[in-house]
Amino acid sequence: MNRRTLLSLAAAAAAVASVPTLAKTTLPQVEVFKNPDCGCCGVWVDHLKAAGFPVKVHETPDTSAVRKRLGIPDEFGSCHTAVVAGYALEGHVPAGEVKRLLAKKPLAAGLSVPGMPVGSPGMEVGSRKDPYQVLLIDKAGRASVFSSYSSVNRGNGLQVKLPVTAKPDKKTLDVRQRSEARRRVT
Ligand SMILES: [Cu+2]
Repeated sequence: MNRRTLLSLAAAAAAVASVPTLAKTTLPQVEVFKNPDCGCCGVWVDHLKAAGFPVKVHETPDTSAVRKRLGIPDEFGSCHTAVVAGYALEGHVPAGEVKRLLAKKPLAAGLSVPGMPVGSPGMEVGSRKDPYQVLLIDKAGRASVFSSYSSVNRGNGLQVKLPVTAKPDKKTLDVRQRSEARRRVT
């Protein structure tokens, strides 16, 4: 090993040593309530773990009671319900959005990705990605858009239009239309 290699190794070690606060930041535990037969719920749990969240899974045949207790209306329901730092997480919410929620600490019941949109974490089907929104549910059960995910360009220059799996209910549609209207204004 020559001197330059040693130096770069030392620099790399110093760089690693300078970020321990970031690496050591402990994320709060996510408690997940899911049906034991739900496959995509398990994949979402793996997604959270990969993002650094400690996860505790509770198997239950019916998650609707938990959803109700956490203040998420059934119309925004999905296949699993979770709770983190007092916030509800309904459905396939991306881990990055959970981190954003924990950083922003809004006064709210939690986040929801209604239905099971293909391409959301845990709902991967090849490279297909349907557009979906992460909704912030307030304490009164009303939704606003926390973030939007669009479908991806397949790299062939064509935007492939795919059918949306879960039919959005009227309230979600209203939210979408309002956010789209807002986007048009800005
Ligand atoms: Cu699912």
